[in-house]
Amino acid sequence: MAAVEGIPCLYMRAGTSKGAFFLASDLPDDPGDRDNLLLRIMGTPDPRQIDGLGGAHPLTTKVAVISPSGDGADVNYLFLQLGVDTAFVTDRQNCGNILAGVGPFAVERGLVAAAEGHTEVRIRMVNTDSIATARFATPGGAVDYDGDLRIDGVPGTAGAIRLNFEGTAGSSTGALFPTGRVLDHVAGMEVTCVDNGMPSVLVRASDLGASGNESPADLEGDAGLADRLGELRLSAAKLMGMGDVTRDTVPKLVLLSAPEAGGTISTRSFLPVRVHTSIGVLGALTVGAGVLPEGTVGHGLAELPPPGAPLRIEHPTGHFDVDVAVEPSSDGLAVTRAAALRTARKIFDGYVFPRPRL
Ligand code: NQM
Repeated sequence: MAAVEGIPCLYMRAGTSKGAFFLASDLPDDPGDRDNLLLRIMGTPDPRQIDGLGGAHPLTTKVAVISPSGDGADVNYLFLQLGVDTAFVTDRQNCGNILAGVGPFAVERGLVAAAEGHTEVRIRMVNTDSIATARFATPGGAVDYDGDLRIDGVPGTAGAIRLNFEGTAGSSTGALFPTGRVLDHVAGMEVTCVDNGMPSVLVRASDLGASGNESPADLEGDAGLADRLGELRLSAAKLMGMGDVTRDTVPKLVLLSAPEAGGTISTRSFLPVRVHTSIGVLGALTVGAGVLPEGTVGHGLAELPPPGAPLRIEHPTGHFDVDVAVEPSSDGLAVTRAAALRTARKIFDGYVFPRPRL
């Protein structure tokens, strides 16, 4: 039998997620061949992913594929979400946590030359055809992953990576409020359907008989809740123009409740089956944009800070501060600011050896 070849791979913790980063030129061009290879690298399908890199959770079964851009950006970033116990690979959603590793990866691989002090990398996010600019420390021309920024959901501290977004509003569905309304009635419940980079359905936890402060494990263990949320998600997605999303990971569902720890709003995000242990970056920017306008399902629950101050999105392991502003525009409401701070860390750089067959 032919020897299985290793593939150059940089494995990183990025934000509160973890994933395998590849140069596009190191992967097969054919998407089917590429996806088959990635499943074998991650050890999918298997709930424990014992024979691959995956960490037995969707948040640790993520892939970034990076290539030079030229298209008004330095690099192109294609995000791929893989299943854990089911063999699927989808490019239908973006990931702002994994995005935190893209700038450092571009420098590590020589796609972008490091500047003295700090480097800015302009990233085209292929999944949603929008732009993010990452700024991080590169003293002496090398990425410095160390620093004193603490992000909830990750132990210790690391170097800050500032992410500034452009064009997130409606980037998957065509509009910030894809149904044309800030409030809809779906499956007997009031919801806000919103897309500021991550198409999401916001619903009050109390309308589902939940407090909104349950642990991810408790929410995942509630079969009745899962059924109601499943029905709600499929119906809301149709209203959002997303069609049949039975096999997709978007839209996400987010339970909202009043903040408990001095923040703006409390959240529990469904991925859409497992529950996020914190919250996605684009997910948090989307919740922010989805509670700011009057009339949205979360507006009355939120404790909004003064204009210009960050929104503090509470989640199961703490909070995440995001800078987001929504203002009236000629065609309704527009997002005029979207930014956040994350950290990332290089865990290993080497060759990964895929299982020979699925
Ligand atoms: O919303 C998980 C994550 C994400 C997405 C998911 C993310 C984002 O936290 O930008 O980062 O929603 O599946 O990695």
